Amino acid sequence: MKKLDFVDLKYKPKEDLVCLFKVFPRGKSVAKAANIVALESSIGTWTKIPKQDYVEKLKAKVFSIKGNKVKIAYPKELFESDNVPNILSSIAGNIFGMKIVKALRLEDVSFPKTILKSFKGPKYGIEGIRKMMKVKSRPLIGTIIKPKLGLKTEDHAESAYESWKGGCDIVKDDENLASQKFNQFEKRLVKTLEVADLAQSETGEKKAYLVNVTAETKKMIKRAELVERQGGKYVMLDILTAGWGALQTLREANFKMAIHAHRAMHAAFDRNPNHGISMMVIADFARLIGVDQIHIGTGIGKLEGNIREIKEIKEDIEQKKVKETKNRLEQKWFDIKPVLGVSSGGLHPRHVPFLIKHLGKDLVIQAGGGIHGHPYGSRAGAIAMRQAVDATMKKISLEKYAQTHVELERALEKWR
Ligand code: RUB
Ligand code: CA
Repeated sequence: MKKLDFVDLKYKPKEDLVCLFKVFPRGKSVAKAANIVALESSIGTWTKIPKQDYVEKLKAKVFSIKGNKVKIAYPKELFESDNVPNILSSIAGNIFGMKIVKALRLEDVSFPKTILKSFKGPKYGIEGIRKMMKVKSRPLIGTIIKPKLGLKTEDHAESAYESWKGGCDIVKDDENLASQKFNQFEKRLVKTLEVADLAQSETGEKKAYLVNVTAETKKMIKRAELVERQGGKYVMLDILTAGWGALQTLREANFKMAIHAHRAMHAAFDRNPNHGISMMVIADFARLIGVDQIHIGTGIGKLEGNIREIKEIKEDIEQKKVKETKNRLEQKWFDIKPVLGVSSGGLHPRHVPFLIKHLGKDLVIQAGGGIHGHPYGSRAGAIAMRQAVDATMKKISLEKYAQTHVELERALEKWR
């Protein structure tokens, strides 16, 4: 057999960036296809070209092949260590479109120390958010204002106020709300923070508004500056549509606010289990750059994704993953803080016990329709959600709790 230049099964990675791929070759062996994946994502191209010895040293090495699971080690010198777009252009770039693979999936990445050390990671993370929100141990409760688009600013703010009064900790914009004519950013920010303050003083609880700053980078920063000036606690960014560079820009700006990462568009990368980029990898890069909380899925609501993989993502971003398992890689994160997971999408109070059972208490539970669709309105919807969380924390069944809590009772009746 012809020697595969980029396969070295004896190689033991040390200070490399390691990727776990699933490789589905077209008409060739996994090893041959993996060889080409490694060369195209490092120093090679479609034909042999003369290479200096010092370039040769930088080649990526396929060091493990088990079925179609392939591990590739990339020398750290291949990357500009603090540049996520640059890293992804190699390990998740051209290779997805190569004819030699029918499909290719980047399942996991483990970063060398130099890369981990060149990023800030989250400013707050789980502990910091809990401190800021003064919520010790229960999950945080959030809502997305609905209807997602079209509401006038005053009505948007009113709905936010009602949600906070009912018991939400967090109120967020929807991912596709930016600064449309019907609800412009600056006015919305000012009005909503006003009612957040009001709800905060009336309830004695911390109330946060997650305003969506997603826009072209300079506009995004301007909007974030405005949030800081207005005393906001959070900004929200659609990290995938805005792009990794934009997220880095936002984090590098080092605002006081926590960063909430919405993952709209993730399913274009992660939905096909045999192709694309796993949510694990997306979450890892988001954590590396430094989001404080990120959507991870629900395992139960309106959107695709099973609870086992969501648990894994959660454990990963919370740094509980230490042992190398069958198809996972050991990842050390040094002083990069853990990120708070957010479950959202088709949720209502009935889902709360399931979410806490499987995903634990370090979680933001978010409901849009499941709060604003309550028969008695948004405030009652928020109350019902809070009741569901309280009941679960007290280990009382929702049905039992609902006997003495009418908002929960009505919610359970509507959403069976
Ligand atoms: C939820 C919602 C969120 C999605 C995102 O609204 O608008 O954008 O949950 O999905 P609702 P994910 O509660 O009415 O369904 O969190 O999976 O990225
Ligand atoms: Ca949404």
